[in-house]
Amino acid sequence: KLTKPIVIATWNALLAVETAAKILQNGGTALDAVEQGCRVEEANEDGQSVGKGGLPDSDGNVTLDACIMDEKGNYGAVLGVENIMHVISVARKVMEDTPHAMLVAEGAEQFAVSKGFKRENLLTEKAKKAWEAWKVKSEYKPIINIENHDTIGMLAIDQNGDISGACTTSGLAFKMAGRIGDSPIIGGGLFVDNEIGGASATGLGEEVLKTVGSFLIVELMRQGKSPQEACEEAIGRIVNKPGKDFKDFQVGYIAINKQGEIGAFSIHEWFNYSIFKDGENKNIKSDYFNK
Ligand code: SD4
Repeated sequence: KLTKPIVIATWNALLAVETAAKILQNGGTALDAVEQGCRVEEANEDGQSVGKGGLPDSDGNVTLDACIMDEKGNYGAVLGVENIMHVISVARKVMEDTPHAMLVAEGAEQFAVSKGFKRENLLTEKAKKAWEAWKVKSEYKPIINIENHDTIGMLAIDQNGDISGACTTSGLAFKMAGRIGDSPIIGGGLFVDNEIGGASATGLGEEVLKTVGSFLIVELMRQGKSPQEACEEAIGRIVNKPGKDFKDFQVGYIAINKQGEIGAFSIHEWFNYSIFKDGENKNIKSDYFNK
């Protein structure tokens, strides 16, 4: 019996979801679907927090982070990579073609080039102008929802009922050089267990990392929570820390379980996700904590 394919992705990533959905409808794997879906956003120059057109770090360099997990629990990641647009595909190559799980910076870039990826300048004129304007004051402050619009975390179930996930970002705008967020870290920005489900995160990566958010959500689902309940509890772990002042940052989670139920929750309003289910693509506003 074939499963009905489902795709879910952070933010307004309808084109990415559509691309992934087509692959699944044609009998493709969840792994191919999430990789190809993420590539759409990486190539979209308007997206300011992923791939080409992403806002640079404080030195003006665009550095990308990505990871991918397949239905067998395999994981591959690249961190702090410059000059290569499709880092999600490089992460997949790390997973499939090396004995390792993570490659960082120049080593990752060299590996990508050795696999036939082309080097290119990822800093667009628009992103350069934004960085030059920021440099005047050089003040780093994570701002709710402003920079956090298009990091893409994507989860999919294919017709075999197998689950895979992918996550790709340029990280926080004007981050310190060398800073890595949650997105490429297993259990942080992404976690998939094919027996249970998957989860992915967006927003202020430091807070996701400190609570091992995506792993937490999958483990809560394993204990019987619905994807929605699990996302809400993971947000709770952040906002309920003693004295935590969460008014200036956002975190959003998406999750899916093996039964095809989905969940999404964020700290603040305006987090949204894109979904393909029952043959339809939709963008949906997430429920949130701070009402
Ligand atoms: C990070 N979680 O690097 C990412 C940023 C993000 O949309 O989600 N931006 O912390």
